[in-house]
Amino acid sequence: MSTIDYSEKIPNNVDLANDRTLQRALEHWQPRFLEWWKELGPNDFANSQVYLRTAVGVDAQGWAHYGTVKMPDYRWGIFLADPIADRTIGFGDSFGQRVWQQVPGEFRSQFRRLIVTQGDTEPASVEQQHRLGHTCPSLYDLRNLFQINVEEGRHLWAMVYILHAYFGRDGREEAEELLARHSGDVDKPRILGTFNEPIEDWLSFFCFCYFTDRDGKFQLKSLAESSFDPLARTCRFMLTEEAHHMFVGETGLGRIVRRTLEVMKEVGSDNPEAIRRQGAVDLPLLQRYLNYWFSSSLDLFGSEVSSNAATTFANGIKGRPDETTQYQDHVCADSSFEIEVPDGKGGVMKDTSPMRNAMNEVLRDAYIRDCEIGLKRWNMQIKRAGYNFELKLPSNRFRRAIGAWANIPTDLEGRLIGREEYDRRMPGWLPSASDRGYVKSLMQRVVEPGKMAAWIAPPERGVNNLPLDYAYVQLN
Ligand code: BYC
Repeated sequence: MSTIDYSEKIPNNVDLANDRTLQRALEHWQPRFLEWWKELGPNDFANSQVYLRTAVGVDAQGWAHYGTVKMPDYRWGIFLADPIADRTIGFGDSFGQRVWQQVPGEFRSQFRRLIVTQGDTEPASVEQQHRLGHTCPSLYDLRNLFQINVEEGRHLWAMVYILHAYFGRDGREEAEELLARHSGDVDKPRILGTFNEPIEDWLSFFCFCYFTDRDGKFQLKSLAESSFDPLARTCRFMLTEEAHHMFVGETGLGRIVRRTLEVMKEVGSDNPEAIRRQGAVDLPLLQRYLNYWFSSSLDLFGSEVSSNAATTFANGIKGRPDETTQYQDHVCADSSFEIEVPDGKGGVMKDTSPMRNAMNEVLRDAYIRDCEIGLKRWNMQIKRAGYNFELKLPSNRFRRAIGAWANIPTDLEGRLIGREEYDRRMPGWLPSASDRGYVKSLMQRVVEPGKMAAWIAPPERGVNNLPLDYAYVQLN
């Protein structure tokens, strides 16, 4: 197991002390990162003491340390999972050859594009959540928000390390740009659509953690298969932290459902008006938020048929999640994949794509199956409470902005409909201005230890075996 020296300016397990040039370059980037954090991170809470976990190693048993810290003093470190001895390339044209410790020159720009795209999402999410702390439903939730924020900051460090260490001057310039683009900025937006969507309330935040962080899981798992070993090891360790982010999303939404069911029982009705009078989130409203964030996150996988995806698979740059255990054919040179696409005449047709070109769709399919797990659980809660309302994921054709279904009007089931009908019915499918106004009205901050806002049930347990009424954040 590698050890981490916390007396270093940038804690790391990559032997930075023995690469003075790289160390200097990263130390030069560090104050810019801190300035960015101060400006666009959760800096209104800079003086609060927050109970946070910090990565201190990569050993599965004891990788994190828990303690109270002010966020600007958080130690953002650089960690690579331990190497796998004699690791070989797991997919594509170079299947079975030794993995690379350097980026092959001919694949440099493809690697850079993916690493920059991955890196861009991390600070983007911190920017999106910039103001949420002011409306937290509890100190427990506030702490989880900040935990996620600091870890997204660390994930940015992870990608910046790879850019600096392996991409020379280009990499340094890209690292600067990661702090120059901003979520929602008209002139310099973040690269991927979802990361420019505002997250102004906690319902959106939990949906984002459930759906968008789950894209993170699938993309990181794909990059963890990469033939470029330092990237694979970096992503493998990032996945350790990512699990908590999805946990926050899944349990957050589950707690909202639980509270709504309690209110439905109290008032003896499932009428949204009656639920709203009690200050809870009615289930149709929740459904509209799910529709919004799920459809946006589906776009993050790219087009169904993509030459980029084919090239990155062929070249061993980006594989499929759990490539070794989930698939038999790791080369995919002759196989194909069937997809349904619009036929351009108002109907749907089947199209067959070479498997390599369809890798985005393979990932998206696996992602959708993973998203369904939470819905099954919440629907079980609803059924057990005696209601026959069912939360559903919309069709993967609904409200798409990328790929074959981009700008094709369909209903939630994916049936093609006319533009006029689509526009008319949309307010019933996505959060309306009045839905958002209502949700906003619920966002009153609750900061008494152990207390929860009226729209969300308490979690089953506290953080790291601490009681629920622990002061997870000491506000100053
Ligand atoms: N919005 O061939 P195409 C996370 C662009 S989340 C805007 O269809 P490709 C996290 C695409 O970039 C995980 N643009 O797709 C979660 C390309 O542009 P260029 C992030 C989009 O290239 C929560 C063009 O359309 N990691 O970690 O096969 C909190 C044609 O592309 C979108 C990654 O994404 C979109 N939705 O695949 C914090 C992994 N979709 O290059 C963090 C790295 C596509 O022609 N990225 N485009 O200018 C990738 O693997 C690929 O870039 C994509 C797209 C899967 C995103």
